[in-house]
Amino acid sequence: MSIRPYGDTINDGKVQLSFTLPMKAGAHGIACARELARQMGLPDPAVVDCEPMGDDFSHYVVYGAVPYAVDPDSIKVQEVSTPVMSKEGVEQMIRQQLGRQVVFVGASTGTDAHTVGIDAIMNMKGYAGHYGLERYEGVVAYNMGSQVPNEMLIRKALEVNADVLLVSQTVTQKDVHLKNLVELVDLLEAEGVRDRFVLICGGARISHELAKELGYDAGFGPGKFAEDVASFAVQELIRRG
Ligand code: B12
Repeated sequence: MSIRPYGDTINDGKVQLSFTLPMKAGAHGIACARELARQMGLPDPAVVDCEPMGDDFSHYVVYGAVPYAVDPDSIKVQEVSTPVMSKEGVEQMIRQQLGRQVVFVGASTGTDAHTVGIDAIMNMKGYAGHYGLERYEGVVAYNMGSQVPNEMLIRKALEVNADVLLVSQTVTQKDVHLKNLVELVDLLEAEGVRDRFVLICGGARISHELAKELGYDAGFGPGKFAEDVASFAVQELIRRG
């Protein structure tokens, strides 16, 4: 059965969008915003907010109803299928089934300067109430920070005999994340060490499906925490024996 977005009454198609225009705020800008929304498929859009952003830019919020619908059964998603365990569950599995420490090496690679995502997964204090890998018993976590060249990440991984590589990519302008992520896989393959590591990437625009396409073992986007990553990595290591 098809569904539509919902605002006031079920399936009424109501959506809200926001955007910036390179023109002064005012009646002319509002008319342009309304016309753009019409072209985007909203038949009778209402511009409910218009704010100046400096002299020559303005920001708009538009409310309207889309005529489109989607059949959820026709949309397939690829997700990590291994069960997610608690921190304690992961620690117990490492102790009982691996019987050794698991080494993670992580970085934000290439020119990417965003550190918050990789820190959220790795740092002792974690993120949004979820402790990071540094706090896990049985885990040794090396967080190399940001703007780390792929070659340096590989060197560190070999030096500390890593089990798992964690790569964060936030900036996607001109698909630079794809270039960085693919280059790492190419380098690992060229050195004949791709299979030594569980290779995981993450970031705001990263999905498991994209990660698999690029040659990674798994990918994690927003709303994922250290326990998601650790659960996958540890179960994957056990599976590989
Ligand atoms: C803070 C920030 C910055 C800071 C970064 C400081 C720092 N130390 O990190 C500074 C000011 C340096 C910055 C710079 C830039 N930024 Co910036 N930045 C942001 C901002 C506001 C927040 C990002 C963030 O911290 N999110 C919080 C974390 C927790 O979320 P996350 O990264 O998605 O991480 C989660 C998941 O994705 C996942 N995850 C992330 N990484 C990994 C890795 C692994 C292995 C795993 C398993 C999971 C995982 O787990 C995390 C927790 O759930 C965003 C806008 C926004 N509101 O998101 C823009 C944003 C990311 N920046 C953007 C841009 C364009 C830039 C610049 C290019 C701007 C410029 N023109 O100079 C530069 C790029 C600099 C560079 N060389 O990289 C754009 C990116 C757009 C795009 N499509 O590429 C955004 C979206 C803003 C925007 N709307 O335009 N930025």
